[in-house]
Amino acid sequence: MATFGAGGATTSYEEFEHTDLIICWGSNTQECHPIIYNHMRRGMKNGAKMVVVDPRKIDQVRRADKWLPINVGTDIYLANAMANVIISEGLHNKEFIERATENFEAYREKVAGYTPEYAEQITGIPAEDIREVARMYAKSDKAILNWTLGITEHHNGADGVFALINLGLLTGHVGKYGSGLNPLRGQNNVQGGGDMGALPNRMVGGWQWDDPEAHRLFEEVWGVPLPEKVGKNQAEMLDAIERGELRCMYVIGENPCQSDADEHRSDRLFESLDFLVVQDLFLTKTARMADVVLPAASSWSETDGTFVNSERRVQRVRKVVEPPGEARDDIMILRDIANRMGANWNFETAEEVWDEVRALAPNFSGISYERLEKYGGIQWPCLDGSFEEISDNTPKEQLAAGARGAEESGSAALTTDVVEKPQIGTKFLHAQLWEKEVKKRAPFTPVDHEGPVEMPDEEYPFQLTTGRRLAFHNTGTMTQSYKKVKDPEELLEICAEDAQALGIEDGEFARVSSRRGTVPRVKARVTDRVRPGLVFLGYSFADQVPTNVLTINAVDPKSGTAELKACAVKIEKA
Ligand SMILES: Nc1nc2c(c(=O)[nH]1)N[C@H]1C(S)=C(S)[C@@H](COP(=O)(O)OP(=O)(O)OC[C@H]3O[C@@H](n4cnc5c(=O)[nH]c(N)nc54)[C@H](O)[C@@H]3O)O[C@H]1N2
Ligand SMILES: Nc1nc2c(c(=O)[nH]1)N[C@H]1C(S)=C(S)[C@@H](COP(=O)(O)OP(=O)(O)OC[C@H]3O[C@@H](n4cnc5c(=O)[nH]c(N)nc54)[C@H](O)[C@@H]3O)O[C@H]1N2
Ligand SMILES: [Mo]
Repeated sequence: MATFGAGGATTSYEEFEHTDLIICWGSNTQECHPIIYNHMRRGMKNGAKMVVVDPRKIDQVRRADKWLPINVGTDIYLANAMANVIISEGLHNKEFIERATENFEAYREKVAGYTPEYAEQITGIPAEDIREVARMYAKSDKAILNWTLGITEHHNGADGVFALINLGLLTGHVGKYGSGLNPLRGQNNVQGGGDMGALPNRMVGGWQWDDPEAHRLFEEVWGVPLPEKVGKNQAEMLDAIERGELRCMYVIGENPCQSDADEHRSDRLFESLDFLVVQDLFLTKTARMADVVLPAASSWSETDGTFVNSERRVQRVRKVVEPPGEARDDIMILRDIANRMGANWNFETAEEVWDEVRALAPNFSGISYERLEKYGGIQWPCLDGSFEEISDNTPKEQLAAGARGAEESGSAALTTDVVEKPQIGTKFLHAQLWEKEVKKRAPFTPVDHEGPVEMPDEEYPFQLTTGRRLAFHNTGTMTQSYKKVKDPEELLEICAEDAQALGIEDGEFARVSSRRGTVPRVKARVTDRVRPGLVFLGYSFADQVPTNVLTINAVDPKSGTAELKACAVKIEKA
């Protein structure tokens, strides 16, 4: 948003199949975004190279052309060193930088100090490998750079994102078919949540809260004055509870007492509230603390509506079963509460709500339910108007090349997908950067490396990083009861060398503590996925293994996200 004026992945999934290089940076795409990874696999079959930047030897590494086993929290160092190589070898896209970007000189000066040799000492990656991947990225005709939580869940996560975007600007790998910069969204509708204004500083459709034009528009359509002040993000809300300024909370579809960093602190803060309402499918840990629980219907199977996925594609979801018991559609619960507070909301269907979104947000104005029915899914922006006016922005020669690639790989469905199926909406963002007259230039944002807030020391000698596994979802409320999967329990990933030194064998139990709390018992999984000094935990089995009692509430002031990817722990045999 800060660089390009719009927050969303710039490419479409289809483009993974027609690119030369895919980088997954701090992203376990295979386990966490399997659908996207499937498109990447097709791209690899079509000849694309794959680079993985991850401290762990995740499964995806096996099929990668190159793995950079980075030290946790040193990504900015690596990105700046890659830029250093690209610039000093003259591989940057001078024409693009000149025409479409700003602030290059400041960036050049910043990265001048980040030599690959210094970077090797900080990141743990051999200087030659840094050079090799820098050259691969700069010399590729088309390249897509993807990142997720390995970048963002740090106390300087936003700076990490800037460091990667800078690389895209340096090489011109953005704004054209088959090249782009992609924050892969966590849940099926994270993009949609943001697009619908579920952010403290944004309105529906991405309007800035303090934009007077937005206030005029929304006040006209809604018929009520809007508050002037920007709201609080979640981290700020918890701080406000701590200061005694926030006394009540209404939580919808989230389990913060288990998912927030420093769980003992969140328990204490949520318990101190005067009034807590939780609206969820299940009686989660947070719901158990609530004064009122409102049972919700599942938005993907028990109600009608739309989701927006990681490629900005709006898709219909349909009710296939009746919600159980007293569970109701979230928007109907909200409507009735609003009306009891004196509002006059009288919609009866999700479509009516969506049509209001279309009236308020130009990016969605052309996406009617009727068109969703006709075209399947539609990627925003899609302005109103006829099909002819808003056809898709894939260059025609790409369409032909795509069709050829598809034929060669024997994928007929793809051929129709790319060429014959009528398309509306926008496949990739920021094509304007390649126009003769660039209307809005993209600024470089020089950033410096700063390691994790809490590093291992004598007392807490291990670094803990946390994340996910294929078969379980987040706090586990929706997946915990699976029994028919491999390892339906939490496991501490630890390398053989460390396990041996601690006298712990594979399958035995460990006790893990940080300055904030203790996990009394977790089964050790001795594995080469992690290197000496680094251990990994998921957080889906909180009843047995409350991982977040260990993590640190070191919040990035720019993004409001805590450093869930790095804290220091000690380990004993349990
Ligand atoms: N199966 C499954 N899929 C999911 C989810 C789930 O719970 N289960 N959750 C969904 C959600 S909400 C989200 S946000 C996404 C998250 O998707 P991902 O971000 O891919 O998942 P994580 O496992 O949290 O972290 C990704 C990787 O970051 C690496 N990492 C840790 N520290 C660093 C670092 O400092 N630098 C770098 N470069 N890498 C680092 C970890 O080793 C890990 O492999 O997944 C979504 N998909
Ligand atoms: N240690 C550690 N902690 C983390 C992370 C990490 O990597 N490591 N990752 C963080 C990230 S990226 C995320 S996204 C969070 C996730 O944290 P949460 O969002 O708190 O976790 P979920 O388990 O996804 O909780 C979603 C809840 O929504 C409910 N739900 C599902 N569908 C509906 C619906 O249609 N309506 C309603 N009302 N409710 C519904 C589910 O039952 C579930 O209880 O965790 C964060 N915490
Ligand atoms: Mo997430």
